[in-house]
Amino acid sequence: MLRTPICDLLGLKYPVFQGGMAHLATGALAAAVSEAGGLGIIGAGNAPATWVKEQIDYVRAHTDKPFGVNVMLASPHARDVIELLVSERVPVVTTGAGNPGPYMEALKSANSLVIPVVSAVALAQRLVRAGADAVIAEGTESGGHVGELTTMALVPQVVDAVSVPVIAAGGIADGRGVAAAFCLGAQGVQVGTRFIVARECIAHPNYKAAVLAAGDRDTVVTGRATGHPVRCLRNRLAREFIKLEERGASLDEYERLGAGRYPAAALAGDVERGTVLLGQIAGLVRREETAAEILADLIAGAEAVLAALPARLNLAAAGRAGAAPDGREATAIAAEASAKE
Ligand code: TUI
Repeated sequence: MLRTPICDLLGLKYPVFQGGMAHLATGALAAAVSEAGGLGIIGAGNAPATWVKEQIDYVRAHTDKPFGVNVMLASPHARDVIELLVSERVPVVTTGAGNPGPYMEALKSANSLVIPVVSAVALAQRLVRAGADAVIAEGTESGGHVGELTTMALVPQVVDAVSVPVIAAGGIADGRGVAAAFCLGAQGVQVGTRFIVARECIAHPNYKAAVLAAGDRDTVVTGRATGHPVRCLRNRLAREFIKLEERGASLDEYERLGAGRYPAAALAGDVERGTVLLGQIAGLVRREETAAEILADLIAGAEAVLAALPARLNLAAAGRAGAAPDGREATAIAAEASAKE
């Protein structure tokens, strides 16, 4: 049974978070994921607090299990949304695209667990000092706003640098990715791209079809020059962004080209002239399924991979396979083993 301390901390059956994707992660998706035993997360994105309140009400009407809200800190509504989350006493608050330090005290006073997304070790350490209960270490494989480090490089370095549980994100869409994250020392995973094609996700059918059709090289990071690099589908709009970058356009030009392009893709289905956010792992995502089916596949897949490892790798220490999949414990076992050599 795949259980880690994060399951007890958050009251989850499975150590799997559903990414809080703006426009896509509504109350319907979050409720389905939470009801199935993962952590469903509403993506507040750039939405006003009134919209977020409706989604919270929906989740509470459809499940009594824990859920979260992701606050996109670059949103003009971030402060209002946080105020709402405090008054609603939302069990888990994840944050992205900024530093949640200024809001930490208010959220903790409402008993919310605060779990920021980080893309570098220094930020993880700073936020843990400021009171973060866990961190999501998100590699550049992810869709949307990304940092520079890969999940493979970032996760073990964050695990070694902080004393709180680490959730791995970026490039995880099946049981192999989940198992790999545990090998890197993570206590849980966050999955975004695969949940875009969940039946309960409101992504426009064209958006889902674009994710299903995408291959390994179909994403690109645009907007590095703006300070907000974003991984998206290499479509017509992305090619125009790349042209702007090549001729060193002004921030104004980026803004004009990018305005309203997220909802155009997510809700209206313009997957050529809209920004289709998706991760590099999209090539692995093959079919639309319910959130519960996706969760069950992630867990069964990870358990199968991990159970097969000792025999597959001819490990002499196969008797250790029952150890809890905690990163620091695994590191200690590895250190002990290498000291004996
Ligand atoms: O946030 C995301 N993914 C996103 S946000 C988004 S919409 C957007 N709009 C305007 C500007 C930027 C994005 C689409 N997808 N993932 C979590 C994430 N957070 N990735 C990286 C970060 C991050 C980056 C810098 C977190 C903190 C941070 O700190 C900067 C600081 O203030 O120290």
